[in-house]
Amino acid sequence: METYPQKFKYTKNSAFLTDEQRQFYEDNGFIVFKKLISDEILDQCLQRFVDICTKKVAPQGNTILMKDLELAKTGKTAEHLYYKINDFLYDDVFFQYAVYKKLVDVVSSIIGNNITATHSMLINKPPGSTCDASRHPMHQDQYYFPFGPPENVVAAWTALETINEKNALETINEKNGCLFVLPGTHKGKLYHHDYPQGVANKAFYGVQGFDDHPRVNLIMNKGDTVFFHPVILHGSGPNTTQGFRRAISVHYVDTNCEFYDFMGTKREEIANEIVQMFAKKNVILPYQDIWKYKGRLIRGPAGNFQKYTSRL
Ligand SMILES: O=C(O)CCC(=O)C(=O)O
Repeated sequence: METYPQKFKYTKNSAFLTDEQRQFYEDNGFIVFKKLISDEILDQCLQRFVDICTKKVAPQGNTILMKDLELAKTGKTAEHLYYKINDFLYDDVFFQYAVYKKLVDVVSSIIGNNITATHSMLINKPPGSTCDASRHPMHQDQYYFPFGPPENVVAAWTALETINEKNALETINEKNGCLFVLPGTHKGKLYHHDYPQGVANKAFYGVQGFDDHPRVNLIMNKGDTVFFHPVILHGSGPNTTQGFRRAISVHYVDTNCEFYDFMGTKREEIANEIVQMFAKKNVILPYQDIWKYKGRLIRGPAGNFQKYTSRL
């Protein structure tokens, strides 16, 4: 039988990516799609975030609100206090983003057709953050994930509306804390992560160095979406403007992924920290099961996440 050289390693099929787009992702570990998500869905998600912050609506499902510890001391409005909503997959409004057809189609070309969403965030960078808390240190998402292999995991991150100090629509850019990526680093290893100085937010670990490595700032408009590999080094700068910078993001994994045990490894510390965060919410589960519990089936049979996704 003839064998063919495997041309693509980091993507699965060409149903929703051209060969050129696949090659770009293979080489760089990320790809941006302009205006992939409709304003209608994004506006609903933004409003949901505001309604949850202002307590007009109670958080649904497992949703966790993360408070900016420094801004919390300054008595600002509720929309300033919360820098993140985590784990919104069981909230009907946010879930519309996670299952958005055009987005999941691209995901299916990267990781295949058996898709579970497992990590979800709405990330808020309010103006006036004092302790650099709105900076997201450079990191690799796979460092946190007890599942893989990494080729079967992908993040989708979409810019939400950003309004500047003049009340005008703005891109997400270098001044308000855009995402940056170090192209090609998805082909490397996982590096040591630590709490960087000046970052007070929980579980914001970072990697030092790489000052000479090319870095791409992703300047994005509302609805633009970047897909990125979980090993790529990336992060975001502080918001130095008087506007709010907001984005919404979901990580997808092949439902039939493997699970890894972090106990006795360098990643035990982060695993314990996250286990404790969930214990405070009365969710007492081993680290791997937390990710299953957070997850929600998107396409295909339930597979390895069945135990928890069947609770719907
Ligand atoms: O939105 C941000 O500022 C950072 C997001 C990020 O680093 C991530 O999604 O892993």
